[in-house]
Amino acid sequence: SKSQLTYGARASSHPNPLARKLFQVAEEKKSNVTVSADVTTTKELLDLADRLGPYIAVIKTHIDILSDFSQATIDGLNALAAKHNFLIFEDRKFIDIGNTVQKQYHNGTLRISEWAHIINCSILPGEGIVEALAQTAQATDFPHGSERGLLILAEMTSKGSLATGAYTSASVDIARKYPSFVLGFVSTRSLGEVEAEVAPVDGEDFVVFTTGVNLSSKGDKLGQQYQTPQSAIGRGADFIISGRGIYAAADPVEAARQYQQQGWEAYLARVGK
Ligand code: BMP
Repeated sequence: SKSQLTYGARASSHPNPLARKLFQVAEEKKSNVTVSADVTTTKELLDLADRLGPYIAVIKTHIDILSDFSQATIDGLNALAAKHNFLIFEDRKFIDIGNTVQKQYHNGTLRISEWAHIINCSILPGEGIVEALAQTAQATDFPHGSERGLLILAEMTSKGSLATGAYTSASVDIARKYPSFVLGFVSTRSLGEVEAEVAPVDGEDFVVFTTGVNLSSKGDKLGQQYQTPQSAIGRGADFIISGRGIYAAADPVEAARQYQQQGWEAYLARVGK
């Protein structure tokens, strides 16, 4: 596993341009925090993005929960991503046949492919979902190809999740077949070591995003299960994702700084610095 290497070292050696960019941003901002900005109006989303922007590497959206989505949402997000040097991850969790996910990625009101650097999918439909998304994101007539990547949702943090065992190892198999598009996983730990059918690719370096990170709670009443930044990073998270731990805190800016500091210290400890 590459998890003992610094983000800087991984930025310079990673074969995927978006992964290089992610690690560069982390290194430059000394942050591995992704804030899950699960608010329901454009004003709240842009306000959070602007206030927390200096402390985060990535903003994760559920763009379909906004009550007032419009072009202004996207223009605002893009401007703040440029201002604060963060990337945008739309947590759409594509899960359908290839022909449908290609349309959901590019079309509709949301036009996700135009603005989201990172998307994710479930492999429940089989390998074809990844093939379809990779093909369309890397088509010669799609202008943003070098700045687009996919995370496979290989595990979930909710109680009783069925994304375990053979499902998780199939996620690793499929990731290995599409190294130029699949950045890595949304998972609770590093997965390069799990027993899988497809052999590791030379120089393989999966990026791990871990959701369900919270400093003050163990879970919620609907089955969410939390771990701390230290625990997540110790298990292999490269980017820690926190929603309510940050945006629902009494002072979200102070919370973001706290997650940034704890996330960075845990990373430094892991790489032995
Ligand atoms: P919170 O930190 O407030 O519990 O939010 C977690 C976020 O991560 C939510 O946006 C949720 O959709 C997402 N998420 C998760 O909690 N567990 C998973 O396994 C995968 C997710 O995307």
